[in-house]
Order: sequence, then structure tokens, then C-alpha cells
Amino acid sequence: MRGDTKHLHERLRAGDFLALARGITIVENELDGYGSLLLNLRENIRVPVIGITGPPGAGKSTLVNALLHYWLKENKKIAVLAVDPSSPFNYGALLGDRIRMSEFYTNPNIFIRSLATRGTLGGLSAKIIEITSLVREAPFDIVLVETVGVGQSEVEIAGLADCTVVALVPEAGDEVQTLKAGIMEIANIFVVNKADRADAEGLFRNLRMLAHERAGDAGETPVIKTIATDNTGIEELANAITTFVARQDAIPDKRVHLLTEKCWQLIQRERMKNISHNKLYNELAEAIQRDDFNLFAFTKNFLEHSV
Ligand SMILES: Nc1nc2c(ncn2[C@@H]2O[C@H](COP(=O)(O)OP(=O)(O)O)[C@@H](O)[C@H]2O)c(=O)[nH]1
Ligand SMILES: [Mg+2]
Repeated sequence: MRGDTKHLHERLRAGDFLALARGITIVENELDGYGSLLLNLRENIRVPVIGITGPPGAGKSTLVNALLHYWLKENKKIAVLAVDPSSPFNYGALLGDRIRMSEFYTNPNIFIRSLATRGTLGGLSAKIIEITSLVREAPFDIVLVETVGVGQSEVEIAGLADCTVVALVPEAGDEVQTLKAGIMEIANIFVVNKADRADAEGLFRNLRMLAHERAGDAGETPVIKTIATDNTGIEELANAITTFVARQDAIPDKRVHLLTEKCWQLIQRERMKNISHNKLYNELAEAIQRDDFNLFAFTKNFLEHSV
């Protein structure tokens, strides 16, 4: 098995898409060789991971599609990880959308993989940290991660991506007020997609105002109007992403900060590995039979024998 994964690493570094697909399957399902595959990675942490998040239907996949076209013209090699259950990159998608994306499946410069989501509400794949690391062992210029924004997942993608693009559409206008604090924290770039709609201008102005109010040392968060379906604003978006990433590269602790975030999540997962609600329930059911039951003593004891 060790020999197998060693071979896999060589193929990955050579940019072999079949090896990458195989590696992702191994990681996603924790198949044999999973541990050594990860421990022997030589990930290029300089390859930017770009997160594209936002509500379902905002046009994230269409934006990814347009960005792929744009970057292909610049001879970039790009990996796309789609963690959106409704994404046209997924098999269950609308036929029209699948045809629209299918041109990329045979392109040697584009790798597309859709990942299972952790929960029914979308969010990130349980193994997204490992999978982006794996992808960065292959010679890509850019890694795009599409995630549907549902609660926690926007925050999680911000901990994973070097640049987080939040895509919104005019009908999200009211949401912006309620999400205000949260999305301002995580968005490095705002996209007002479906700018062909009459009410896009209002959302655009609102976001510009918010970005202005919240401007920090790094300046105002760019707000870009796009019509993803006809490539309007895509060049501007691509430039904003490139500019943002280049600026991040100049901040020495930014990369360490992101790695800290990922490491934190890996540790958390490792520590929680042997702890399940079921097990807690069963042990508690027994423990409360005792007259001297104490929740804190129980917890302390539970931790000592399960971690
Ligand atoms: N009018 C208009 N429709 C768009 C635009 N961008 C995407 N759409 C459409 O919106 C729908 C949802 O797009 P999709 O990319 O699947 O959204 P996602 O769920 O955020 O990935 C699709 O039918 C797209 O064709 C746009 O700029 N203008
Ligand atoms: Mg999508």
C-alpha cells in the first residue's frame, strides 16, 4: 500500500488527473493508505485557493464557468472543487447546465470534482482541508472552491481560502441587512451578480456603502457587478482576485494565519474522534443512576477515558 501511494504522489506532482481523482476518493472515504497519502504530501501552499460562496441560485457555478473561460485564455491550469449539492458540476444537475459545463471535462488544463457535503443543508465537505492540500500537490495555478452559503459554511470557507468571493443577487437585498456583520467579516470581494436585473443597482449601492463604512487598513472591500451568463464584469472580477491574492502574499503572517485556522480544525476533529452523542447518552444514562452524579466530574472522567 505504501508503494501505491508513493506512486500516486509522483503521478500527482506530474499533474495526472486520474491520480488526483483517485487520491481524492481515497481521502474522502478514508480508504487504505489515506494516512500515509496525507503525511507524504508536498503541497504547494503558494497556489491560491479562491472560495466562491453565496446563496443557492446566486450564480456561483455560472461565475466559476466564466472565470474558467477567462483564465484558460491566460493559459492557467485550474482545479475546481464544487461543494454545492445543487451545483451543475454535480451529476444530479439540470441537463442544460450539465451540457454547459461538459466542455471542461475534457480540457487538460481543468480539473473538476464535486464533493459530497457534510450535512443536508450544504456547507463544506468534511474533508475539504485534506482535499485542497492534495490538489495543491498537483501543478495548478489556481484552485477554485464553490460552496453554497448556508450559515457556518461561509465562515469555514474563509478559513480555508486565500480569497473569499461572496456572490449575491438583487433578491438578496434584505438579507444583506441581516447578514451584514457576518459577511462583511469574511468577504474579500463582493459580487453583485445578475446585474441585468433592474434592482441590482440598489444592492450594489448598499454593499458599496457597507464596504465604505467598514473599510479597514486594507482599504474597502471591492464590490463588482457581473452578468455571469454573458461574461460582463468577469475580467474585473478576475483582476480583483489576482490583486487581492498578490496583496495577501505581501503580508507575512497571512499564510500562517490561514494554516493556524486549518490546523485548529484538524486538531478539533482529531480530539472529537472518539466522542459521539450516542456514547455520551449511554454512559450518562448509567451515570445518573448514582446518587452522587455530578456533570462536571462525569465530563472530566469521560474525557480521560475516551481521548
Ligand atoms: N439573468 C441572469 N441569470 C443568471 C446570471 N448568472 C447566473 N444566472 C442563472 O441563474 C441560475 C442559477 O445559476 P447557478 O450558477 O447555478 O447558481 P449557484 O446555485 O449559485 O451555483 C442559472 O439558471 C443561471 O443561468 C446572470 O448574471 N443573469
Ligand atoms: Mg452552483
